Amino acid sequence: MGMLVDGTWQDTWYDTTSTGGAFKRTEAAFRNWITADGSAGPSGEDGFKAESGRYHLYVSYACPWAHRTLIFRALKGLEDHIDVSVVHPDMLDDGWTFETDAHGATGDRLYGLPFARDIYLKAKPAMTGRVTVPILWDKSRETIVSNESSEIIRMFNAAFDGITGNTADFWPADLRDAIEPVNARIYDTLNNGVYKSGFATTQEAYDAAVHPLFDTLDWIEDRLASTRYLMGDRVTEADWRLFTTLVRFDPVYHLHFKCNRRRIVDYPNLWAYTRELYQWPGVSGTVNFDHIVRHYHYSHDSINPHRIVPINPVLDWEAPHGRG
Ligand SMILES: N[C@@H](CCC(=O)N[C@@H](CS)C(=O)NCC(=O)O)C(=O)O
Repeated sequence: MGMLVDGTWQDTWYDTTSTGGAFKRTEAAFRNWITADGSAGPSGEDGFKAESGRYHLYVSYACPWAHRTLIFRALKGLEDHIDVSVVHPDMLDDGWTFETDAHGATGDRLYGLPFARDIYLKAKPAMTGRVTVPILWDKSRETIVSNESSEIIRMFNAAFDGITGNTADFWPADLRDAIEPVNARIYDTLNNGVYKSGFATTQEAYDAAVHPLFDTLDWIEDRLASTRYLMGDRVTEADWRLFTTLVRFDPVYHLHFKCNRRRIVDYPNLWAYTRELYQWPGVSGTVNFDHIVRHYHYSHDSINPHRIVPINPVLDWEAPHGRG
């Protein structure tokens, strides 16, 4: 794995020496917004109007951030309007690649380029930064609209409604203020908390990540005893942002990232809730456990140097969830 520096690929792992062994995620670089009329969004430039067929989404099935965008594409009926390329699950010296020798890896369906970094370089030849997925690409302006999943899902939530007629709303105006602190806690301690736990290179950094992580799981378990979803009786983006971490937890994070106090199956409410979201129409088709399990164990040689990919736990995702 590496990053781009002045347009050149440098093969370096995350540097934790300056942070006391703690993993720090960098900010996404491209922050434009697709809007219904092409006006500017909360950040970036204007000129990205919602149009059928104009945009392309580059994802990894393994990546929880990219997974959010695939879920919103499915929930909002955008499959016929935004096409997708899926990277190979192995992220090694060249970062994400468009190799196709894994079931479900499509290659670069737009340009036939070999590496995800080539998409960044096409948008910004002197780019410095990490080459992350998801990438939302504009075929018309030949540039990256956004590489920030939390913003891409909000675009997908509303910008294309006039084209699809799908008005399902996962970021309803009356819940936005209440969603924000829930998202913030879950992002810091859970979505990113699993990475902080797993990538820690000192005991102190690991301890500082893993305890708040399980405090948050306990907090959610309690909350789900009295409400069906995080924000009450409506599914919102807060649930989908949580789901992509929960679905990876027992197959990957419990073992590989040392998040092993409990598994999700040990929490009755959380496990039933995770199954309900998995069984939501369109969602199970976005979950690819082969890519998930292969990616983490094979790619992170600082954690798993022999690249042994473990067997999967047996989990009955289709068991009735009994909620509601
Ligand atoms: N802020 C980004 C984070 C995306 C991200 O970190 N993706 C990971 C995969 S799970 C990645 O591509 N990492 C490659 C790298 O950091 O070099 C988002 O939420 O969209």
